[in-house]
Amino acid sequence: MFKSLNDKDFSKEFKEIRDLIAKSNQITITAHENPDGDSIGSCLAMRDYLSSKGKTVKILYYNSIPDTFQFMDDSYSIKIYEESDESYILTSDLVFILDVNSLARIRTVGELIAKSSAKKIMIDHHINPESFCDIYVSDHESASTGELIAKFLLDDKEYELSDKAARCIYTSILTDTGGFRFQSVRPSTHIILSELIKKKVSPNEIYDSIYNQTKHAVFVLMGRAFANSELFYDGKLNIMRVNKSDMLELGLSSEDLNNFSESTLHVKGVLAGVLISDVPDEEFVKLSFRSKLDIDVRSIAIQYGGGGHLNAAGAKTKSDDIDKLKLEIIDKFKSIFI
Ligand SMILES: [Mn+2]
Repeated sequence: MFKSLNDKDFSKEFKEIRDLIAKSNQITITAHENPDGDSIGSCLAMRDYLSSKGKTVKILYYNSIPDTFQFMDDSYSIKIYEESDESYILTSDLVFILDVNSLARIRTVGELIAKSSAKKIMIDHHINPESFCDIYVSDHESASTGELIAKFLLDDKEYELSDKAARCIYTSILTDTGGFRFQSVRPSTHIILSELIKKKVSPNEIYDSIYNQTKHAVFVLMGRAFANSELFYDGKLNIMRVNKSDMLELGLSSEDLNNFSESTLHVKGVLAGVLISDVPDEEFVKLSFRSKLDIDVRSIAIQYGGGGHLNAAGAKTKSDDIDKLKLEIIDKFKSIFI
């Protein structure tokens, strides 16, 4: 199905994984801390597959999944690791490490995986995997881990993709491609999607479950932040501010600000955006940077002790004068825009 597309060929690894599964009974699946749509979808789809083969499977995470993604786990099969799970991991025959390529990012579960004599399989799309596994399905050109899981499941001619697995993988791809918008989307992404929506997958319901869930108070806060947005450097830089007094009035905390900063780029002509949030529940001011093309906002975030990616970065800084901080940030864009 994917042979002509120049995607990395994992048929050898897929066969080896199936052989290992056949020899195993007790299986652990895990993914990175602070699980997202891709990691949760990948783990649940893999669990569904392994259960269909009659295996005993546990999905163990370091911390809980966001409410937004609970719809995928309707049977509550994802568990937050507790000490009583230690022996399960240590005595597992097989461990799947999905959507993550370093043990440190799996935290406590990762420490136990390192000690376990289980065979370890990594399926992931991050660059530079650590070497602690027996089999690697690692492709940093894949837009999501879910796509790699889909390729593995579709490669097994004795397995019929379930509606549930299809919904989970669809969610993986949707979320890790920002709604099929990112550069990482390839022809195979859409071939996989076409296989998924042959099953009972409702794109509009999944979209609605994830993206149309904004709290009204957050919506009001967004309105205020939009209203005070200011453009600099001939409209190339957009700065938005969230005030502590507004957040207190609306009863919101820093975790309500997720995905807020993305909006700075919606304005025509804007190439970089900054959201300065004076949040009431932390003693820091949160800075979120977004950019287009090759504009490197990571280097600015680093100057405030933060980090991230070229086009999306963040930092936390102390400031008792936000106006001054704003002017300082504007100045840091001088070398980019002048
Ligand atoms: Mn991912």
